[in-house]
Amino acid sequence: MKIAKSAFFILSCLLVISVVWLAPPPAQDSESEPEQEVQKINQNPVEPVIHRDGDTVHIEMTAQVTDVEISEGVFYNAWTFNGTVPGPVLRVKEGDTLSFTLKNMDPDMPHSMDFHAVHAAPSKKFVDVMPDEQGTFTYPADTPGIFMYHCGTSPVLLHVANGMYGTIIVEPKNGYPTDAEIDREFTIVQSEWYREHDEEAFMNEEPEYVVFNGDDFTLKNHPLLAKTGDKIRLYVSNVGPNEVSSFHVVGTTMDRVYIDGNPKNIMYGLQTVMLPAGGSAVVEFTVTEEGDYPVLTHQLKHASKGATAILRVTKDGKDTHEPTMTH
Ligand SMILES: [Cu+2]
Repeated sequence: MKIAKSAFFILSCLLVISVVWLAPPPAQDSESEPEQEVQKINQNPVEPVIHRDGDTVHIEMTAQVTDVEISEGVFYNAWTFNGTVPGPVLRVKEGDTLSFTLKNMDPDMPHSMDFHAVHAAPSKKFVDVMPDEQGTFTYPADTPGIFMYHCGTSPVLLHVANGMYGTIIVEPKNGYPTDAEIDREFTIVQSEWYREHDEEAFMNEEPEYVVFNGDDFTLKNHPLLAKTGDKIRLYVSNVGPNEVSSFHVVGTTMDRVYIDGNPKNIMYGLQTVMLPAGGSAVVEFTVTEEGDYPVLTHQLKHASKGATAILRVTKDGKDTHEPTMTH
């Protein structure tokens, strides 16, 4: 009887253990949730706010994440200033003080502003602004010229390759000696697009697109316009992040080039001007005949990847709306 009782006890225990053993494990979060879809943010562009108060220029810009069209039908979820790539063209005068405010609307990432145009301690005045915060920084713009600005947040390559850059023109106090002769002026920014948000591509691969003013089609579909005999001024910057530009205009020579836009850095009669990554120039030339003039980087693989614009010269400076010359 005793043995039978013990045997029954042991069997019961085994049964309990086996039931526990075979019971399915409690549901876990990782199994019950489908794979997380990364929600892309696409924030509407916010206009910059700029106003002058004597010699002080107040500039408010917004760091934001916005889809931009880099080739027809191809969008890049870009990190931007004010929802465009490049960011807004800023224009101040030599001797102005910039009172600059950066609002950071990006909920996930700090951003900052590095102006090539100013004297300032980067560790104090180009510092990160945290998500949903803002920072105001003051510095003098005491060097005339055309300068790159960009986000300087580490790793800076990511922030520039993802679209955070633009141009600031600091007009010389006494202007350029050629101001009175210039009929039309345009701003061009050369930059590269790599595989979206791919740091490995930014570091080690060729760009997929090299573009003027953010995309490879606008300045072909909507050419820059001029009239026969016009003297043209281009404010040209190359923001990289990785490549140089061999800037060239087909069908003319450059009457004058001001390297980095400083009136003292004058050169005459150039065929191309070399723009390092983070470099600029003011380029002036004359168009003597009607027709389409390709404007490009003479590093031709980059021109083929998008960095070509068309300057259309007509009798009256109006567009003919004919297809532009391919080059
Ligand atoms: Cu940034």
